[in-house]
Amino acid sequence: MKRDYDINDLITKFKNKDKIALARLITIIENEPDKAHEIFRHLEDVKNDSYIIGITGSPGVGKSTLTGEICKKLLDDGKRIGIICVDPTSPFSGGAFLGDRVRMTNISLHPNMFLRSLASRGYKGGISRAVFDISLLYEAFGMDIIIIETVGVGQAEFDIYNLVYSVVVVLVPGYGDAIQMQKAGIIEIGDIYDVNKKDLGGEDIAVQIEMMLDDSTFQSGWRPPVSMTNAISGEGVDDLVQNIMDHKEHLELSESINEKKKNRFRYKIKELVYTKIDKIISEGFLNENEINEIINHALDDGKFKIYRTIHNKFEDVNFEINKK
Ligand SMILES: Nc1nc2c(ncn2[C@@H]2O[C@H](COP(=O)(O)OP(=O)(O)OP(=O)(O)O)[C@@H](O)[C@H]2O)c(=O)[nH]1
Ligand SMILES: [Mg+2]
Repeated sequence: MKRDYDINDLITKFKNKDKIALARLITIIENEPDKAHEIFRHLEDVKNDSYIIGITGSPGVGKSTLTGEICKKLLDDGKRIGIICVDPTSPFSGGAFLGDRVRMTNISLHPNMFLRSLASRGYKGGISRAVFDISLLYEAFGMDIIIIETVGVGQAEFDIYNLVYSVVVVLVPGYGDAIQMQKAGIIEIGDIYDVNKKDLGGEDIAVQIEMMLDDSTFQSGWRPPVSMTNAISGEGVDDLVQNIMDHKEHLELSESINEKKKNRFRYKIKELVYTKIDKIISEGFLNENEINEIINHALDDGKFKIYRTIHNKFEDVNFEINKK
């Protein structure tokens, strides 16, 4: 059930740094993508830029625990932080964050930090749309840093790399080292590599990553660094944070940060266009009922005719477009 709300009132509270208003606006944007433009219209005068970090890796490698540790360091530096957690299999609220629930409660109550979990399955309007819009809200709220945690599998996850400035790929010692690295062309997406759970070993995989990096060329002039951490004790997290800040500085000095920022919007515009076209096509030319009809015919008449039916449909679409 949708709750009534008054956008003007929420925006006023939001601008006064009211976290409840932030939470409500996120919910509105999540449930009603079409409301985003209305909300952002009220925020056009906001100037703040946040630095956006992506943390990715296989399930259970310690992304949330690490995010918590990174967060602690940045909070100590007086930074304001917004976290978006996509598809948490062990959500922060489950106690994995920071290793235990008590510390997690401490940090999530910190006035300078805000956390939101999203489930991408069955997501209205696409998960990267929501991630983009929520990150804009975080920027407007005055966050210095935004951290997006995603499990590194699937196209939807892959898309999220287009939305961040620094991608941290987290790996762990032990199981299927080579497989971990091959997954999602992992060596191409990382700006920073971290081997977590160093208390369980990890030298081997760190060496393997270094070797793979040695065989690669980096047009950007940035050679990804490799750190080793124990996210539970916090060991090595300083190095990791330093690497992230070094990458930020590299992007800023080489001005490629502007390219990254443009890329975020390029990605966003394309997504809006595709969503719109998808809507036009599915409503105007080929709706769910028609698709079902074609499928039923295919089962009755044979599956090869389906190509002719679809082809004819496309001809109709071309005709309509040409007419315009
Ligand atoms: N031994 C050891 N365990 C760790 C370390 N970091 C995290 N863990 C543990 O690994 C488990 C998974 O940690 P999470 O932080 O939830 O991992 P995640 O990558 O966020 O997991 P998902 O979000 O479910 O993909 C928890 O039991 C953590 O306590 C570490 O450095 N060493
Ligand atoms: Mg997690």
